[in-house]
Amino acid sequence: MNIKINPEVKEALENNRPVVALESTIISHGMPYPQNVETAYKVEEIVRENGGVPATIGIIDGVGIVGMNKEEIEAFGKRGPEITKVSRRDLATIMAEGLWGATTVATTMILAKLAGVEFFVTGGIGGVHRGAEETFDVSADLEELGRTNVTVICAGAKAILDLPKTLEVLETKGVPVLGYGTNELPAFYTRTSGLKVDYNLKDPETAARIISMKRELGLDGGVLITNPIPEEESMDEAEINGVIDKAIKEMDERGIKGKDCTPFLLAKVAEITEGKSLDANIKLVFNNAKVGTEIAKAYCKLK
Ligand code: PSU
Ligand code: MN
Repeated sequence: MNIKINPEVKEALENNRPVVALESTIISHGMPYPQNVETAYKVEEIVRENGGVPATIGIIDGVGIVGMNKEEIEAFGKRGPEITKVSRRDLATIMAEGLWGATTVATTMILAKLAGVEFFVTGGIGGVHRGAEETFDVSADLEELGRTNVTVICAGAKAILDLPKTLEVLETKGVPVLGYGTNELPAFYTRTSGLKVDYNLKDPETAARIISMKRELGLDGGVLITNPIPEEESMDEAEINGVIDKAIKEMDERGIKGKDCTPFLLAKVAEITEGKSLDANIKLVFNNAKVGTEIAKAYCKLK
């Protein structure tokens, strides 16, 4: 297969040790250089400190890399948006043509699954975009969560999306949306959204039991664990929503569409908040890395 698994990752998988996948679109398209590289390194460190093995995933010269080295991560950060953002529809083309690709939640799940990695930590997932009734812009991440057996740990979905519609699609696709210590769906920069998750997880062991039961029942598809941003890092709800509205307005005025929407909005929000949103984004990924590794560990114990 067109995949290269890092020897350390391979060994961990063979010995039932916790492996945590990490995506590369967040590096190349989600954050500016050099914060993107610093964050990617630090996230790997947090996974290790908590007893896991990190596997940052991306495509280099057409080969799916599961467990990048430092130089590779640096290259994804430095080259940034010059590297194609690869969703499910792009994967075969990029691989067949021997190109580089930054993997989104959807394609990181696909490559993780092929490598046998069951857990994947990120910041936020894609979802139903506001105005989707006109544009039909629904992230392929939701489709992937509906079909691929990987658990994704995130901080919910951003208010750049239509959160109620996103939850409806996840329900239709049979994806459990679990809150980590919360009844409410976190909204990425903030801890609350006014929307309910399916179940409040009290500890990593409960997450492991639910995932394990889903597999036992043959219910294919992902599990989404939503972990709220730490209180002290969270942003003011009214402020961030105002900023997001402004960013969406500018996006529409400039005619930005499709796969360019999410990267544009992330960068615009960071610009308007003078980096405050970027800082929150970084901190919540760190927090997810810790929780995701704990859950991966609990799952290994159960097996
Ligand atoms: N949300 C973030 N940061 C990101 C993304 C989402 O907070 O970097 C990226 C992820 O890779 C996700 C992708 O899979 O954007 C979704 O893009 P789209 O909406 O075009 O499907
Ligand atoms: Mn889209």
